[in-house]
Amino acid sequence: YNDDNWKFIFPILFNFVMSVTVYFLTVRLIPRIKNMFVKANLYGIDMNKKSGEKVPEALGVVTGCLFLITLFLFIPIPFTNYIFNDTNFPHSEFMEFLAALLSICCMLLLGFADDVLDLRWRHKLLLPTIASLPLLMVYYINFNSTLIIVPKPLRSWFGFSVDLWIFYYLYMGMLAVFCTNAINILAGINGLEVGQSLVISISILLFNIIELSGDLWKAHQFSLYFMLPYIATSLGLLKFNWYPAEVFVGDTFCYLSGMTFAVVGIIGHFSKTILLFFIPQIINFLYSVPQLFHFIPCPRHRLPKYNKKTDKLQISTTVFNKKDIGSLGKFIAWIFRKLNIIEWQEDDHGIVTCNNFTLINFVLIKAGPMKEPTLTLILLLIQIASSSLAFLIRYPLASIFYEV
Ligand code: P6L
Ligand code: UD1
Ligand code: MG
Repeated sequence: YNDDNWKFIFPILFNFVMSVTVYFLTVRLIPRIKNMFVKANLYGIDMNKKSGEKVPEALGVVTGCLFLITLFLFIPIPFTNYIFNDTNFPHSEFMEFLAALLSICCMLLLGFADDVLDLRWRHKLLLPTIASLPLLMVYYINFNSTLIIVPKPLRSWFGFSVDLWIFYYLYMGMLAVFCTNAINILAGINGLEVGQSLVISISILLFNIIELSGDLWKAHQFSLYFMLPYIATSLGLLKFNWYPAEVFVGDTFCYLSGMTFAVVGIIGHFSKTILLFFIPQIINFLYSVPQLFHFIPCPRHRLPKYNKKTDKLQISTTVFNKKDIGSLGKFIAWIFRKLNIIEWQEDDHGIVTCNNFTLINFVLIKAGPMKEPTLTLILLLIQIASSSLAFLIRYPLASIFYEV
């Protein structure tokens, strides 16, 4: 084989071997360490089980640390050639690597703080924005491309490309906020947080592998370095978080995942494509908006309700007086009822019982009560179907709108 090919494949192979190793480490470490979490008062009660025992929470901090350690140990590998030959060290690439790690590391800390301290909503929006600043700075220094190519049908109005300028940075900052929180609010049943993150990361991995043969292969190689150990550690975590869950992943894991995806999207220069892998999260977010912004009352937990007799999950509801919601809330409720996407019951006194607006409840409305693992599986299948759609949009469909 040829020498250049080897230089290209060697770091990926090395990373792959490290990832396989860290998977086995994760699987061994979690059962040993999980009781320490209960002792430190980091536990939650599984609301969809009869037993009501304490389940260690925030185990995402374990996989997050293992993920970071793997990458720390990996840092020199892509640069060995330059180190030994002492020429043309690619400082900009190195800087991207460090900034990416810094942002992920920050987010791990913030996520853990959230699990320990139960942060308010405004912090959940502010903190990811701040954690993405080093990243945006590096993007500015190294790349600073804020052009987007206009789809063919719109070119007579906008021209070939539009420079979004500062708005592109705004978009990238918001991407970090969206990715972190969108995963966190599509949650509440065993295995869902890790499961969806795994589907997203495997989709990114496939996209990177496809694009390795393209011009921007370096950026996609960079993304691969992050995705492989991420998938390995998350797979290890899923083993323990799958029904019946022995551990909970916590907000730590959701933040870590979202930030990792935003980081590879931004530094790998595919920050638009990455949103295509978030279709279920986008739908869940849009559906949740009325409750997130309190147009409709939002309880602390919106996860499905457990029925002890049948051992099945059913929709969870929010109960309120119709007089207490504003005109915007009434209007949204009217639209949602016309669209037939909510279950709404009203008694003579104007007391309304209505499902919580989550994708999980939506599936339960359409398919009826079911066992917890079945529900997780259905939601993961939706995630997989959406990823297939994403590839369809990205490749065959994009070639209609762009010359690729
Ligand atoms: C870098 C490169 O691949 O092009 C990007 C590719 C490439 O196109 O950029 O990600 P990049 O890759 O950096 C653009 O520049 C696509 O991925 C896109 C700019 C404008 C895109 C306009 C619409 C995006 C839709 C996102 C997309 C190809 C566009 C195909 C035609 C549009 C079809 C739309 C159907 C949408 C959607 C259906 C989606 C259903 C979603 C349901 C939501 C309720 C995201 C949705 C956002 C909603 C808020 C490195 O090698
Ligand atoms: C988000 C959701 C909330 C949902 C919660 C469940 C919004 C705005 N917030 O809140 O509606 O109820 O996630 O994760 O949509 N739990 C289980 N089984 C599981 C996972 C979690 O019972 O499989 C329970 C446990 O009691 C656990 C708790 O949820 O302790 C964790 O909730 P937390 O992550 O703190 O909730 P938020 O992310 O704030
Ligand atoms: Mg959470």
